[in-house]
Amino acid sequence: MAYKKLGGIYSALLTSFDQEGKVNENGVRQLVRHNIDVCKVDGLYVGGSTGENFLLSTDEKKKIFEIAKDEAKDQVQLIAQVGSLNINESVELAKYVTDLGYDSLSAVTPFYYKFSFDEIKDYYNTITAAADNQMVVYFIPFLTGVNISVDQFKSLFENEKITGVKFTAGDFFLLERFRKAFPDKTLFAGFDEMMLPATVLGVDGAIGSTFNVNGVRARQIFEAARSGDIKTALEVQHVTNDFISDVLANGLYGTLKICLQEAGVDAGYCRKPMGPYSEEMITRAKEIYHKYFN
Ligand code: MN9
Repeated sequence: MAYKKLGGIYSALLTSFDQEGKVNENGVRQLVRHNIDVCKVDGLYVGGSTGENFLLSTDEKKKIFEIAKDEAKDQVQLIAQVGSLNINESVELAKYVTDLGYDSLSAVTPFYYKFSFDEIKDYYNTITAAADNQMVVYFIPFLTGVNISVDQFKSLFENEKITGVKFTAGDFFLLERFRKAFPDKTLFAGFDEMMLPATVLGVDGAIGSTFNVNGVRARQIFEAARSGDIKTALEVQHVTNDFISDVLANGLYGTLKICLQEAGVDAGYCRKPMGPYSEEMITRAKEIYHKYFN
C-alpha cells in the first residue's frame, strides 16, 4: 500500500506537565492548537525528545498520542515517535497510533547499549511488522551515539515501509550523500539552527522543537531557500539563530514553555529529572520572548 507523502514544517510537540509532573491534558491541547493556528505548521511530531517522551510511561505516551490526534483531527499530518529500548512497548505503540490514524511512525535508533547494525535493522523490521504504517527513522547521533552510513541506510530501506529519515545531525556531507542516493525518500532536517543549509541540500521538510514558538520564521526560511532566495533565507536564519542561541543558553524546553506561557498557552513545566524553573530563568525567558515576538 502507498503511504501519504510527508513533508513541510513540523513542530516536535512539547508536553505540558503540571508542577507535580503529571501530563496536563488541557495544556497539551493548547500546544496543539497554538502550533496549528498560530505557527501554521504542516505537521506535528509527537512523542519525540522535545515531548520528554523518554521520561514517560506507556500509558502516558498513549494518552498524549490520543490527545494530539483528537485535537488536531486531520488538520495537519501526524508522526508518532514510538521508539523505545523496550521493543514490546514500541510494537504496542506502533499498533496503537496506527489505529488512531497517525500518518506515520517514527522510532529513534536504539541507544545506550552498543547495538550492532543487524540488531538496529531487526528493531526497525520488528516495529514496522506490527502495523500497516510507514516509518521515519529518527537519526540523532549526538544523543544516541548511533551513526548510520549511506550503505546501512540502503540496507534499512530494503524494508519498503521505511520511507524517510529525521536527520538530526550537522554532517552535511552525509546529508548530501543521502539525498543523492535516495531521492525518493522523505528527508527531514532535525536541527532548526541548520535549516537553511539543509534546505539548500534538498530536504523535504524540517521537524523542530523551536517551531513551537518560532514556526512562522521556520517556514520563511524553508520557502525562501527552496525558491532560491538565499539572501532572505539567511536574514531570517540569522534572527532565528539569535533566538535559538538565547533559548539554548537559558535551558531549551523550559524556555520554550515559558515563552509559550507568555503567548497565552498553558505549556506548563518540565518533568523530573528536568529541573524546576528558577526565578532568573523565568525572567530571562520572558525577555527572550519579547525580544523576538511582539
Ligand atoms: O527535534 C530537536 N532536537 C532535540 C529536534 O530537541 C534534541 C531540535 O529541534 C533541537 O531542539 C533544536 C535546538 O538545538 O534544533
